[in-house]
Amino acid sequence: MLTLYAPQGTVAVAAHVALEEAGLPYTIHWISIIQGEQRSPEFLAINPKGRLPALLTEYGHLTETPAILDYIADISDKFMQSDPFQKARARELISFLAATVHVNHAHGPRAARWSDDPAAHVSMAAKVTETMADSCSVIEAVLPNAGWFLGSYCIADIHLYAVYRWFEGDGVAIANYPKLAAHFAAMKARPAVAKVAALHG
Ligand SMILES: N[C@@H](CCC(=O)N[C@@H](CS)C(=O)NCC(=O)O)C(=O)O
Repeated sequence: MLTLYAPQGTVAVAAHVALEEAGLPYTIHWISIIQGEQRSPEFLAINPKGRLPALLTEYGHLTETPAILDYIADISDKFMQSDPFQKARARELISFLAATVHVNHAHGPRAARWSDDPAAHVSMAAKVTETMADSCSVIEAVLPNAGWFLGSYCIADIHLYAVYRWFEGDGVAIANYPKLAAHFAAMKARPAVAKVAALHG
């Protein structure tokens, strides 16, 4: 049995959707970021980075959304291309989402990670709409006019859905990115996604 440690909302939505879509048996262990449970000794024993999500497998814990998504794709034999180049393209988008877009977003709510200066927090947060809009332009340019990122549904589509949920709150005018908006609508229409979204609010 897999156990996903997850707060509501956040990038953990991606791992949750992947588990639900895969049809694998799993349970959710909710962790409250608002109450600081990611810093509790119990959770730090699971993930010393104090970040979510984390996935407990029969072999031990996994952290980092790209690794968790890869693992779920591998054990379910779903949601990953078999062609090496297409597989690398899926990982290319996932890497961009994790290493650039998520970090751009975090400069708003999590600016204190990078500076102790309150003025710098304000300055970093002021840049988020611009960096997230830049990220949207990059993604819009690689999405097809219709359908999934690589033609068949894969973990990159799932990761993109979780990250997409931040764009409007970060001040990005989604109407400027019609392919991205259509992709989000297609994701929301999937029963597994709707089920998970209802749990995350
Ligand atoms: N690279 C990690 C980032 C995980 C991450 O930063 N998660 C946030 C929630 S979106 C978190 O745990 N924040 C808690 C904190 O900063 O204390 C991943 O992609 O899974």
